[in-house]
Amino acid sequence: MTTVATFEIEYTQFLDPQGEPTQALPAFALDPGALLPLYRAMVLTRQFDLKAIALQRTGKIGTFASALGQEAVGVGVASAMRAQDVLVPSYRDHAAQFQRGVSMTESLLYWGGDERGNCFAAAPHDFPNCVPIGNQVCHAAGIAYAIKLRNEPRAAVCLLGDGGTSKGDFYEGMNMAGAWQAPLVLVVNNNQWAISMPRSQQTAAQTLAQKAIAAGIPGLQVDGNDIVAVRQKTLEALERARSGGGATLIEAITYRLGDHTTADDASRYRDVDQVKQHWLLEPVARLRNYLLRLGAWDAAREEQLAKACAAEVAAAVDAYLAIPPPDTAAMFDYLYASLPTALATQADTARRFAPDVPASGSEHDHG
Ligand SMILES: Cc1ncc(C[n+]2csc(CCOP(=O)(O)OP(=O)(O)O)c2C)c(N)n1
Ligand SMILES: [Mg+2]
Repeated sequence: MTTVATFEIEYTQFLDPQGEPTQALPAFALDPGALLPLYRAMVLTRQFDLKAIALQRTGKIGTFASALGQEAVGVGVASAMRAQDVLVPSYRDHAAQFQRGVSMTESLLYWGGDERGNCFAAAPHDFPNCVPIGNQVCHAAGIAYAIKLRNEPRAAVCLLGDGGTSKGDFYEGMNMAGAWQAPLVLVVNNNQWAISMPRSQQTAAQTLAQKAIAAGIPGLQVDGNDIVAVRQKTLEALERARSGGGATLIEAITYRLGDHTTADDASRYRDVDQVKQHWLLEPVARLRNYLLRLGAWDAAREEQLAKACAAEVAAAVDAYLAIPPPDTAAMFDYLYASLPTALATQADTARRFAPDVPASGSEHDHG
C-alpha cells in the first residue's frame, strides 16, 4: 500500500471564550483603534436583530432570520473585504452587509417584502440575500471567474450555512472555482443547525472544511466566535485570491443562539442546556472581555455605545416605516426582461386594482 495523498485541516483561534489570547495576535488585534469599530458593529447587529424580531411580532415586517450568536462571522469576514470585492450572502448575513455599507433601512425594506431593499445604494455590485440554500455558491463562482477573465485585483466572498454544504450547488460551484483557480472565498457559517436538522445528522464528514479537498482548494476551520480568527483567516484567503492563488473554503464554527427565523420555535427540537452552554462562547462578550483586558473599554463606554446603537436602529426603523409600500405590480418587475403574456395580464390587473398611492388613513403595512 502506498499513500498517494494526505490532508490536514487546521483550526485557528486567537481569543479563548474569556477573551484571553491563546497565541501571538495579528497586528490589527493589538490596536484598539482597529478593534473598536468591529465591536461596535457586532453590538449594533445584535440590537438590530432584537428590533427586527419586535417589528415582525407587530406585523411591520415579514419573516426575519436573526444573526444572534454569529455576529463575529459577518463582521469579521466583511471587514476583511475591500470595497471592490463582491459579497454574495445568504439570508442571515446582514452583519456582513452593514459592514459593506448596506443600510439597516434597506435591510428592513427587504424583510418587509419590498424589493427596493435589495438595491443597495452604497454597495451596488454586492448580491442580494439568497434564500434558496446554496444556490449563491454557483453565482459566486461565476463572479469570481469573471473577475479572473477581466484580470481585476478583486475577489468574490460567498457566505453560506452548514446546511448549504449538503447541496449540489455547493459542490458544483466550489469544484468550478477550484478548476478555474478563481478568486473566491467561501465562508461556511457552521451554526450547527439547518432549521431543526443538527450538523451531526447533516453529513458524516468529520469537518465541513474538508469538503474543499475534493475541489483541490485549501479548507480550514476557524473559531467563528473569535472575530480575530475570522478576520485574519479571511484576510489571508482574500490576499491569496487576489494574487492568483485561487479559492479557499473557511468553516467558521459558531452556534445559532436564536430560533431559525421568526417562523420557528427552536425549543421544540433542541435542548435549552445546549443553548446555555453556547452562550458561554458567544462572540460579543468575548471581544468585550479582550478590550477590557487591553484597558480599551469600560462600563461607561458600554452604556454610551448601547444608547448610540439604539438611537441608530430607531432612526433606521423610522425611515423604513416612512417609506410608502411599493406598487403592487412591482412584484413582476425583476424576473423577466419582457413579461410573458399571462404575467403581463396579471401585472395590468394588479396595477388597476392596487394603485401605488395607498388610500388616505390606511395603515402602513410592509408585511
Ligand atoms: C433549495 C432550498 N431547499 C430548502 C430550503 C428551506 N430551508 C430554508 S433555511 C434551511 C436550512 C439552512 O440551513 P443552513 O444552510 O445551515 O443555514 P442557516 O439557516 O443555519 O443559517 C432550509 C432547508 C430552501 N430555502 N432552499
Ligand atoms: Mg446552519
